[in-house]
Order: sequence, then structure tokens, then C-alpha cells
Amino acid sequence: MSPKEVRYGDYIAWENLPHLWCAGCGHGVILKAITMAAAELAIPKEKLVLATGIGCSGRSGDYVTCHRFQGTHGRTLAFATGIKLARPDVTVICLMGDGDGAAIGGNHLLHAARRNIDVTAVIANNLNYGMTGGQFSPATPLGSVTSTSRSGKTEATMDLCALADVAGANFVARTTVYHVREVQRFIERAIKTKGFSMVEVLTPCPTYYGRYNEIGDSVGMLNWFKNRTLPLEKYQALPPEEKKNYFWRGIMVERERPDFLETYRSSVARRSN
Ligand SMILES: Cc1ncc(C[n+]2csc(CCOP(=O)(O)OP(=O)(O)O)c2C)c(N)n1
Ligand code: SF4
Repeated sequence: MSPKEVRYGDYIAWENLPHLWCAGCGHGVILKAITMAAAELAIPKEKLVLATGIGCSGRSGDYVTCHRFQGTHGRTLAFATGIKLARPDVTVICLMGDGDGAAIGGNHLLHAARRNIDVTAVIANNLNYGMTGGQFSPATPLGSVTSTSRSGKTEATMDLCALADVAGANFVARTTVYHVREVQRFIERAIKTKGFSMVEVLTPCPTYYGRYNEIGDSVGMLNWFKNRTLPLEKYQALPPEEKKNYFWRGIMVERERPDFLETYRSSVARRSN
């Protein structure tokens, strides 16, 4: 099949629409960007696996025609690791919420990056736990109002990209649903990268985060992402006291560390010679 013959719509289970997300939720935009990236790379749907966790983002698997797997909350990356090791020939995309990927699954994120498993992790970071009623996650910004921090979150924010970097991921990037073309481009780059790659996508949850923090509906949240993000280089040049007002976006890491299977296979070959 030539690249032109693969369309994003081929991966969408149209018969399962309309989706169950709230009006203005960003999860559908991220799913479309994933399918557009897969179409651009002409990945046959028989060779594509979407592994998801529990949470609003976890329902994305209901809307695709490629292989899909919904793991338990926080364990998605462990399942995705197993899928990739059993079937190295397939492209595995692991789609997680920030609760899924940073809180209960934070440990798996660290070790998937450290092992450099050839999986693309997409973190749909809506800055809270959407499905269970808007509680804060480790990635919720300091001071945010959530259902578990009525007077503002007091715990420090976990920077998922920095974490993936120090753990050894080969590709790490962050963008937002407002910058939708960038979401697709970064996911394409991530899929093409051999080894562990992570794309964090800041995405609106108007129902909880937008409402509790008086940012407003989806349009309000998209404007907020537009106004509160800076390209990485500009962000780095800010004085420290101003950094807390912005999220950076861009590509943070691109490296070529051998992935898990390559290291494993050469170790086995060395021992059997
Ligand atoms: C082992 C386990 N712990 C807790 C839960 C309850 N639970 C379901 S979804 C969720 C949080 C979802 O938040 P996130 O991963 O950020 O996804 P979102 O709903 O925001 O897309 C939690 C805590 C669960 N289903 N399983
Ligand atoms: S609660 Fe938030 S994350 Fe969940 S579907 Fe609604 S807007 Fe999306």
C-alpha cells in the first residue's frame, strides 16, 4: 500500500462514535493526531497497537480499528512492554493520562525509559484526574484548585519530560492540543525513534480543571495553553521567577542509545559465540 492510500480515518472505528468525552475535551484531538501520524507513516493497522490505561483517555481504544489493549490503571506501560517484546515487528503506542503515567504508573515510566523499550508513550496531560472527579495528579501545577486541593495544590509539580530525560529516553517532547500540528509531528518523530520516546500533550479538561481554576470552557483552556506556553529556548532564557508562569514546549531530548532489544540481542550473540 502506498502512503497516499492510508488515511487517518482508516484507523477510526466510526461506528462507535459519538465518543463519550465531554464537549471540549482534548482527548479526541490527541487520538486524531495519533491516527494522522500513523497514516503519514503508512503503518498498516494490523501492525499498530494502541495500549491505553484507565481514565477518560483510556477510552480512546474504543474508537480505533487497529489492535488495542486496555490495561489496568498505571500498568499500561508494563503491558505495552510485554507486547513489544513478544512482537517487535509491531508499532506500539501507549496512551496514558497524567494520573495513569505520572502517579500510579510513574514507576513504569521510569523503567520503560531506563530499559529503552521501543515504545511511544503519549501522555495526555489534562492536569488532573478527569474520570474520577478532578483530583490533582503529580503533574498538576502548584497552586491549582482541584477537588482535592480546594485552596490550591501545595505539592511540587512533577516534570514528566525531565524525568523521562534522566531515565534515558531517546526522544522527549512536550506540546499542547492548541498546537495540534505539532502534536502530530512530534508523535511521528517519536514513532520513528528507535527506543523509548515520550510526547507529553497538555490537553483541556474544561469540566474540572478549567472550571475549578476559572480558565473557562475549552476555548478558554486553548487560549490559556496558547498564552502560557513558550518554545523551549525562550523558556530557558526566562529569569527563574518568571518560569513558574509558563510551560515550555518543544523537543527536549533526541539521542540514539541502543534500545532494549538491540542490547539484549547483542548480549545473547556475544555469549553464544
Ligand atoms: C488500580 C486503580 N486505582 C485507581 C483507580 C481509579 N481511577 C480510575 S481513573 C483514575 C484517574 C484517571 O486520571 P488520568 O490517568 O489522569 O486520566 P484522565 O481521566 O484524566 O484522562 C483513577 C484514580 C483504578 N481504576 N484502578
Ligand atoms: S472529565 Fe475532563 S478529561 Fe474526562 S472527558 Fe470530561 S473533559 Fe475530558
